[in-house]
Amino acid sequence: MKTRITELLDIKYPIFQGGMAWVADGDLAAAVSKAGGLGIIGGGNAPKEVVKANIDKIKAVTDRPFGVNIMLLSPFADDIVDLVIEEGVKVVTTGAGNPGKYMERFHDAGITVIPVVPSVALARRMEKLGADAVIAEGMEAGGHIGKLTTMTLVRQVVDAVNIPVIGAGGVADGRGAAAVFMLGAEAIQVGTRFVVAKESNAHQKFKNKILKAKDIDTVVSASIVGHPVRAIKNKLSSAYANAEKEFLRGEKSQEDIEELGAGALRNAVVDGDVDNGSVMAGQIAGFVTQEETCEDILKDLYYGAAEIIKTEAERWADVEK
Ligand code: TUI
Repeated sequence: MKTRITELLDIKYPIFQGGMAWVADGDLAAAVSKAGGLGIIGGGNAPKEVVKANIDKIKAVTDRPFGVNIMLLSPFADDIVDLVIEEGVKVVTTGAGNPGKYMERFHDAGITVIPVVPSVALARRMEKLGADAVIAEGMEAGGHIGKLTTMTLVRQVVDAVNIPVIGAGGVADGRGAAAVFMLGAEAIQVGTRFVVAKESNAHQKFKNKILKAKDIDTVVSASIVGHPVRAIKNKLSSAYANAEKEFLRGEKSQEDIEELGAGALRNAVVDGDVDNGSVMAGQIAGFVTQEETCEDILKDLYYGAAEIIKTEAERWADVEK
C-alpha cells in the first residue's frame, strides 16, 4: 500500500505519531520510526538543548526517518528552527500557528515541511508557500484545536489543495483510519493512542486517565480567552470554566486565566498531577483501553484499516449505476 506520503517520506506505514508536547520524546518517536511509522518529537515549549537531546536519542537507535514538531507559540520556536536545520532533521511538522516566515529556510535546508492546518484558507496559504503536505487536524483531537471536525475539515482540505493531506483528530484504530482515507487523506496522524504506548514515558497516572476515560470525558477549555485546548475533565478544567464565566462578568482578567494554564501540561505528564494539571487527550480517549507497544499499535491501525476497506469493497462490488 503506497501513497504520496509513504513515498515522499520513505515509511512503511502511512501513519504519523503526533508531536505531542512533553509526551512525544526521543523514546516514543524512536519506537514509532523503528517500527515503520513516522515518529515525531514534540518540541512543545522546550528549549533547544532538551529537543536536541531527544534528537540525539532517536539518531542513536534508528536510521529510519523521523520528524520534529515545532509548536509555534513556544518562546523557543526560533531556536528550534535553527536546531532542526543544524541537526539535518528531514521532516518538520508545525502546530499552533502559521510557519510562513520559516518556510524558505526549511526548504533551503532540504526539509520536508508539513504544517498542521485547522482550515481550508490556511491549507491553501501553506500550499502556495511551498509546504510539501498538510495535516488537517479536526477538533476531536487533544490539545490545542481549531473549530472544524475531522469529517468536515479533511474532506474540504483534500478538495482545496493538490499536495497530500494527512488526516488527524479522533483516529485510534483501523476503522477510524479507514474513514479518514475515504475522505481523501494519504496518511493519518494519531496522538492519544500513542500516549498510552508501552514506550511512552508519560506518567502512569496520565495514561490511566486516558485508559479509563469515557466517550464524553473531554472538554474544551480556554476557548473564550487564549487558545482552545481539549483535555480530560478534572479540577483544572472546572477552574477554567469558572474563570471564563468570571471573565465574562468582568471579575477576572486575561492574565488570571492564562496563569491557570502555565506549566499545567508538564505537571500532568511528568509529575502525574492529573487533578490540577492539563490531561490533554482527544475525544477518542474513551476507545483507548490498552497499553501496547508502538509496533502493535501501528500494525493494528494498518492491518485493521486494510481489513475493513476490503470488507466494504466486497460489499459494494456488485453495485453498478
Ligand atoms: O498544536 C497542536 N496541538 C497542541 S499545541 C499544544 S501546547 C499549547 N498549550 C496551551 C495552549 C496552546 C498550546 C498542545 N496541543 N495541534 C496542531 C494545531 N495547530 N491545532 C490547531 C492548530 C493551528 C491553529 C491556528 C494551526 C494554525 C493556526 O493558524 C492561525 C494563524 O496564525 O493563521
